Amino acid sequence: MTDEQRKASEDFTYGCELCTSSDLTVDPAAAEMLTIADELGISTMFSRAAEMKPCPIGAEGACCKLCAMGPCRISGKDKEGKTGVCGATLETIAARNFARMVAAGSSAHSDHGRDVAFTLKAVAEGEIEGMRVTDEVKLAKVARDFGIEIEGKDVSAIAGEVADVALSQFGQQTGELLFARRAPEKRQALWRNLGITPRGIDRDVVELLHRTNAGNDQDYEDILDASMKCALGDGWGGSMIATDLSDILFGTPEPVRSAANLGVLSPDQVNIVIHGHEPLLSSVIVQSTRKPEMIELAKSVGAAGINLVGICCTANENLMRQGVPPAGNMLHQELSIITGAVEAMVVDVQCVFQGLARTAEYFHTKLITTSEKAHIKGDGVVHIQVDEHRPVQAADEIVRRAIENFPNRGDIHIPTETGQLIAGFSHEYIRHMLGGKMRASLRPLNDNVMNGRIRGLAAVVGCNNPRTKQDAGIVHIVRELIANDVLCVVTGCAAIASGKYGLLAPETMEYAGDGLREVLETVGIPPVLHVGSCVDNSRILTVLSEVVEEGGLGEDISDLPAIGICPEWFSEKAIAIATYCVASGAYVIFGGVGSPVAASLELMDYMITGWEERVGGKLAFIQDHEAIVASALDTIDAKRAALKIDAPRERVLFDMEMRRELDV
Ligand code: SF4
Ligand code: MSK
Repeated sequence: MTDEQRKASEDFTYGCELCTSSDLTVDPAAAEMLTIADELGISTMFSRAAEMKPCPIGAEGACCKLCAMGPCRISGKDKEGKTGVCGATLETIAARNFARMVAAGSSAHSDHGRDVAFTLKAVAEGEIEGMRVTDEVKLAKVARDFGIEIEGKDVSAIAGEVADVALSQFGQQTGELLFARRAPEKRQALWRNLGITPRGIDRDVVELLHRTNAGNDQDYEDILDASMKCALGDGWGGSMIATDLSDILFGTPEPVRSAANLGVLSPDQVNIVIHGHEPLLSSVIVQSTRKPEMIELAKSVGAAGINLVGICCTANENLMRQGVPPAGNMLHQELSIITGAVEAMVVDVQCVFQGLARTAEYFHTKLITTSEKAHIKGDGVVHIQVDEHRPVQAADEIVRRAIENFPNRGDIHIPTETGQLIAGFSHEYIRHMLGGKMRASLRPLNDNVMNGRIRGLAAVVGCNNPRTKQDAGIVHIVRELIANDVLCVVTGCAAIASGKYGLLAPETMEYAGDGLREVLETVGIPPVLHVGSCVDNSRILTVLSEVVEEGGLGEDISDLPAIGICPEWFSEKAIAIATYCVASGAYVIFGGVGSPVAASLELMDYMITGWEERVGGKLAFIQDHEAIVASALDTIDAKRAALKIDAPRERVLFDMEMRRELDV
């Protein structure tokens, strides 16, 4: 820290003098680091969110800046009947804003999927040093799903054909995405009827951008329905390709023990943080840190070894396949650097924020960008462009630079908190753990939902947002759902949050309701299952389709007593995920900051009643955690009643003592 920076710290506070760090997070490790950031005068996403109030017009979707006749804002007391200069109504403006979030979010996941497909192609052609197909069984399965004849072909030939077909899905102009065939028959027929079956991943994104260009589609219902089509290309296209091809390349996850939170940073080893979303370079970095010559090099500069940890979904990708411990979810990216103990933070794409560059300037940390799509300017930033054909070379250079940086370390402050966890419940593993290795099956799951021991299924997913108390919603909702016999699966930052508080450990069983506990104890799994990163929400679509196929719980995803919840969303990607889950038949609840189209009650209503009539799924924005749980359980019970499998039951309400224990 320079003298100038130290001086700047003297009058620094969080922007709101009344705010303390524990108002901003339920995580003691984060609170501790926020106090230190405040003392050192370092701004964070938390402090900047407190200083900068969100624009209320933009936050509610009522600002249009599509053309130079505007920007137009539909706000104020006289907003009734007001339009933009072109005559666009509030509904049209808000719907276009929402649709463009879907298009951008879908693009991010799908472009990730495209890169994984290119990697598989290069591996098939022997172009990537040190990398080969890891899961040949999954390769064969995906090949069959794509209609590829595999008889008599070797692994490389099959991998090459799978990669070619996957890549063709992006530019396909007509027809239907191949993975959409994994959906229940009834769902596929519904999509065809409504004309929302995704055709080509890129085409549907482009069409949605065209549709929402100024002076084009100005019927909000039509715009929102087209958003579903585009998002389906993400869920059943780009994201599913990312998930399945990553399994082929890096291995299909199986349960692995690890730990989460800032306490996984080491006081005496070289700490390297991998952050972002893509698994290619990071998985090679894992190998590089384990090389004896690298460990020797670390020892030669006075370190006890090399410690690799993760943030966000790069963390999830490497946690579930290699056991790499996450140092935290999205809001921990700056906090991990503020520990002073990070020699290098290596980033790829998505959820990697520019504020990192300034934070890194206060410390010795090297911020290393590696993707041609994601550069950051800054004195402490180094760009190492990864040649995807030679990732080992790049990984070794990165690890070496981190090691060489160790002697530059100053004071460190690492919180001690960690949560023990088990991660890596792929959909394949879920089938094996329920049915056994010889006869993998979801039958026991369906039977226990039908007999009521498991009341329903919930996917709790998504981000952190500094405008809502970090992790409070995620922890509260997960705890209440399992207490009410709802089996939870978690992905993304919600998965890491669950890990930080021990919710992914078998000991969580004590919080589960009696019925759920009975089932889980028999199978030997925790009540909250880590199923992966953000693109791995596609695993949930696959599992739900397989549950329908297994029988006894209706004919479509919309019949299942299942729910999706994103308690603390911030990203356009989360909006895309919500939209493809709704279009797949799920009730999805978003918490935290509220609806991005709150200015239009008509639009909000269409996303609930209109979408439910059309696709059987709906999207609601509810801020109160209790109300989210109540709505989730009501929906689960209503679905059970419709399936005629309901048994009357009381909701387990949390008393004061349980709440105090939750501390949220
Ligand atoms: Fe205003 Fe219409 Fe242009 Fe939007 S498209 S900025 S509402 S004139
Ligand atoms: S990383 S999109 S903050 S979940 Fe997938 Fe976390 Fe949300 Fe990024």
